[in-house]
Amino acid sequence: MSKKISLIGAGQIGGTLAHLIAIKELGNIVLFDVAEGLAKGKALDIAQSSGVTGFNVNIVGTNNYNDTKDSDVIIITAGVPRKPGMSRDDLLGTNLKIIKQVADGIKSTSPKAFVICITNPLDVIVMALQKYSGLPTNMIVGMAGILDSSRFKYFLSKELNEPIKNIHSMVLGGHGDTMVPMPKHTKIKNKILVDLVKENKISKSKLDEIVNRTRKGGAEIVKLLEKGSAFYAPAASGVEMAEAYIKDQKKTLPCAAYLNGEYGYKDIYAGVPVMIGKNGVEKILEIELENNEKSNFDVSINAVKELCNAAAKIDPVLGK
Ligand code: TXD
Repeated sequence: MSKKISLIGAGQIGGTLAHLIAIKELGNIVLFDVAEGLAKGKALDIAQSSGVTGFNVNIVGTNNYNDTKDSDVIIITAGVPRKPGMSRDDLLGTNLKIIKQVADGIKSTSPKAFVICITNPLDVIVMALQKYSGLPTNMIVGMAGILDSSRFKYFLSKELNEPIKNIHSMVLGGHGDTMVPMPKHTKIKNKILVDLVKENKISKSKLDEIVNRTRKGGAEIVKLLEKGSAFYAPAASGVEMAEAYIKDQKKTLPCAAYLNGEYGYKDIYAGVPVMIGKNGVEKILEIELENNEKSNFDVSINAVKELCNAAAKIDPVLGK
């Protein structure tokens, strides 16, 4: 039985999600947007590309949540993106209102869906989505770590002239300037990155530069595009999570997941390694963090907590 995948938001990321999911034939697609013409126009355009790429899935556009009823997977990009000079945190007020509307739209129509949230500021928005919707915490997850890890791996692959498929890494913590790239948990052809620094294969200063460029990766693209933010890599990252759920891959991926004591934190969403399979977030993997990694992680979690406090000031329901 084909899966039903609803994409809430048919903008830059939503449209790219729809195209990638169609080409991979992950399921039938409902592209939803308050801008009905945008959803319907992109759905029709992607559908018409099937004559070339040959995919055999249905795709429709709508602005009616009833059309998304009983979705197996929901991927949410509804919200406003950054403009040059804005931080992800500047989007909080506007996108909180939008995510409340989305939560109200999906909680009654698709209570059993696996929900992937992409809207920024990610960690606090996915927390708000879970509180507003009341869906189980293991079935609501945020996409950020896969994107940030992909950026980190890309910069390393260019610096080391190494095919990116030979590089394995994770970026943890909040999806912001305090995110935590993990050189001690990064392997290049099974060699730990910190050992390559010791062997002078890459200098410490160059590695620090790559860590910083990863943290600012989103802002770099926002500045270049002038209007909008990154969408190809975020969409590819969201599809990897959806595929792990749909195919029960039990894949370990860095995602914003609900912590209930793991890493010493409770009742907060943050980027950690999780296993995604048919039951959603099936496990949170607690990797050994050494001193500076743990302190950097704590700084990042505190930044998420501050945003959650700001959100609770906007809507006290979120503070409970
Ligand atoms: O790693 C990550 N998580 C981030 C997330 C990576 C890149 C971008 N990130 C964020 O995703 C970005 O800051 C935004 O908050 C979202 C979506 O970014 P996108 O580039 O797709 O924004 P667009 O192109 O403006 O699309 C947003 C769509 C647009 O078509 C609006 O009409 C629609 O959202 N929208 C709504 N849809 C449904 N319901 C409501 N209420 C609504 N309001 C706006």
